[in-house]
Amino acid sequence: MGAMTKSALAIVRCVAACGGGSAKTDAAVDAARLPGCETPIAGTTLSLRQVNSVDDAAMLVTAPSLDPRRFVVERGGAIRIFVDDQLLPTPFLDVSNNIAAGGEQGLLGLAFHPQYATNGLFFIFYTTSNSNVVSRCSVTADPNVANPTCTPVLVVPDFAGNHNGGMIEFGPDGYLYIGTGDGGGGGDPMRTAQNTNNLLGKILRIDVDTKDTGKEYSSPSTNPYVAGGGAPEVFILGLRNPWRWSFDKETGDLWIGDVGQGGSEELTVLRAGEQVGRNLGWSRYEGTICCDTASDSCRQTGTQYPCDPTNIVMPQDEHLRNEGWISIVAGEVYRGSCYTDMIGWHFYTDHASRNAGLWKARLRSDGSLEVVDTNLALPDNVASIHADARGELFLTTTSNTIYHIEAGP
Ligand SMILES: [Ca+2]
Ligand SMILES: [Ca+2]
Repeated sequence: MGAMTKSALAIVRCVAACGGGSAKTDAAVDAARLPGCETPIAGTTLSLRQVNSVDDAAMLVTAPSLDPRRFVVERGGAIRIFVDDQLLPTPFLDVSNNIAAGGEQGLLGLAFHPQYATNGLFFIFYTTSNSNVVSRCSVTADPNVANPTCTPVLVVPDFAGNHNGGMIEFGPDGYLYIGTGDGGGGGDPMRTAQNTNNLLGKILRIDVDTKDTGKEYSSPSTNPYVAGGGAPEVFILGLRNPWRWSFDKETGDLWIGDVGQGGSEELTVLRAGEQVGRNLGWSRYEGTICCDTASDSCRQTGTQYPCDPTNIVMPQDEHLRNEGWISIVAGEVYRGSCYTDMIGWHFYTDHASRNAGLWKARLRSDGSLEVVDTNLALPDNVASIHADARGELFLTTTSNTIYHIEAGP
């Protein structure tokens, strides 16, 4: 690491104060385990502090509720644990023998059950050579070691190595949300995204606490196609590759970054209560571009979808290829307590992060977005921006590095 800035030094104290305590995870966990920062820092000058690196592409940082450890997903199939910025030598879990990894494939997602402290359950998303898999895993008596065998819960057949989605999160309703890509290739060749019977090109929603006959989950009765018209797991449709998305942990708003074809990188916010059954457009539209008239490969051979925006939710923020964006990486709304002027802003970028830099956005009351280029330079190859249990934001890269986003005067 290079020289630390003044604000970086301040946050070292802050994180130490916030961290406290041991890393144990059991029923004794309570809110007192993760106090807010003793000396919150005001200011809008952002900085990055590299906290560490892992041995493989760092896809995501997350943590169980009220747990001070940070769990890092490696694309090759391991989940690593940091305790007070120190990487534990033994992986929490290693599923590298069960997955296909590299490029857009690999171990891509991790979500801890909301009652992880008492039931020890967590869920992972990974790719195989011909499917996208969500599996249920569990911790052992050692809180830093998981059982090596997980149980597949949902297997979505896939036909190409790209566009696999990969993000999973529990929503404020306690259901597990799962992002899937359109399958891959270019131009939605199998036209999965608008097909309500196909699980590709969607955000799915399942209840992992109850099981329908023959399944490891049930579909909530409030999903849009439970009574017919599509697959019961479908929650949101019309996505190309929702690589990263997240819920605002305070409002329940859903922030979705959908990676575009060759025209538009899309950021869409669906407010709480306005999410079920929404159609984000692909592959009738790429962003606000109708594919029937587009010059890039979102235009398909054969019969086109009509240019009809009825019932399609258009993105509130778009970035074009000629701005240097290639694959949007939606992040998360900051709800931590260390940096008071970051609170309520969603931080996001692009996989071509050196070109894009760090951006922030927040909703206006009319549903539009206030968008700000923070002018903070980023390292190449960002894979995610996601919060730990304290609400602090960590930026990961496929170059294996992990950074804490910080702010100061
Ligand atoms: Ca695929
Ligand atoms: Ca769209």
